[in-house]
Amino acid sequence: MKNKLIKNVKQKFEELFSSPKVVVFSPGRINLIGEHTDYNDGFAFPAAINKGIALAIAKTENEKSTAFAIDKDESFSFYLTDVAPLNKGGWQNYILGVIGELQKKGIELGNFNLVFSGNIPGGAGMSSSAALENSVVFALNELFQLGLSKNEMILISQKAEHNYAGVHCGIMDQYASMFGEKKSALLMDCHSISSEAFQINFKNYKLVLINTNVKHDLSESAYNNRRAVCERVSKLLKVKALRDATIQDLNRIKSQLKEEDYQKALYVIQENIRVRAFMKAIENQDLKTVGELLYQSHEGLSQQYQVSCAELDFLVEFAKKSDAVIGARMMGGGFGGCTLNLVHKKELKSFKKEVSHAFKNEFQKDCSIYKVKLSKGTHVVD
Ligand code: GAF
Repeated sequence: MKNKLIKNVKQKFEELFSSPKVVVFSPGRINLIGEHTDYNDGFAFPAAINKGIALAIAKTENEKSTAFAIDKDESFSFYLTDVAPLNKGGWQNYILGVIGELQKKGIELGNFNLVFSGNIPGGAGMSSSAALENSVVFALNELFQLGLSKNEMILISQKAEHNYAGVHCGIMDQYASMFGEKKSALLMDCHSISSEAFQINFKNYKLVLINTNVKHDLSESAYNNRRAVCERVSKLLKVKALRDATIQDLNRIKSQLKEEDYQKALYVIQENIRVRAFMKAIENQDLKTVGELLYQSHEGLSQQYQVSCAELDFLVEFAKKSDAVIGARMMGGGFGGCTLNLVHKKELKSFKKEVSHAFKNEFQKDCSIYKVKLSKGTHVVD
């Protein structure tokens, strides 16, 4: 699949322009546990996956730069002197965002052409936008020899998301997509923006994503709203971020909070504790605890943090009732997208059949199921 994407972008580039100078691949991500903790300076456990975006690029003498999205069959040309978010921009804003943020740092670019294509399902909570941002910044860094470090690049990607897509995201997605390692997940400390890689081996269990194919329109504003709640509570607690607070600290100011805000802050503090417990369980190969922590994380996201939806809750409840699954939870920002499931390899086939059938029965629409491999982060390809 990856090789096919790379072949396609090269071919298309040759057809539209000439030979590409640099070709990069930037992956999407999963997150084992630690959801909505990143913008609270907390812990998360993401991994890059074998689905992503391939992008080919070269300089041009033209007075405009051009980007071509193979999957949309859309082309977009722009002046580098006139970079601003488009009102109805989709993929274009991620590209403009990276350029705009580079320019804000005083970095001057020459004109270029680029072509990209990807296989990360959109709106599935697998970070297709972070993969696109990272592919653009990484390719520009190579092409113009900008000398940016990976950390500098992911911060530019994140700013592009804030200022051009309007999502005040944390750093997890861009980090995992940039720094991912084969067969490993990254135990991230989002305060220091650093990580430790852990080899992941779920023995007889496979990681399976089930996509509800739901994307709620309000997900961006609801996401920003969750972040604002956490910042309000941190201010009351007089800490920089919820990472620095304990449950006892939170209980001390409980009377000053609306119950729903208390629950949200409590969720974040508890989820941070769960990430570390999860890491220990992985080290001890204790899959029972791994599974329980996944279910607890989902419960918190659904009931306390309120970022789930009927379809996600249905899938997790279904997983709970199935002997084939030891743990499941919603993944990513929420309000739709995927659940992550640990399914026994011997029962994978029957589980897939049963869950697809049950989902269709309940919602009169299809879910999609993917197996994923943990893979390396953004890189140049030959
Ligand atoms: C989205 C955001 F982009 C991430 O930064 C993170 O907050 C995630 O939702 C929730 O954990 O993917």
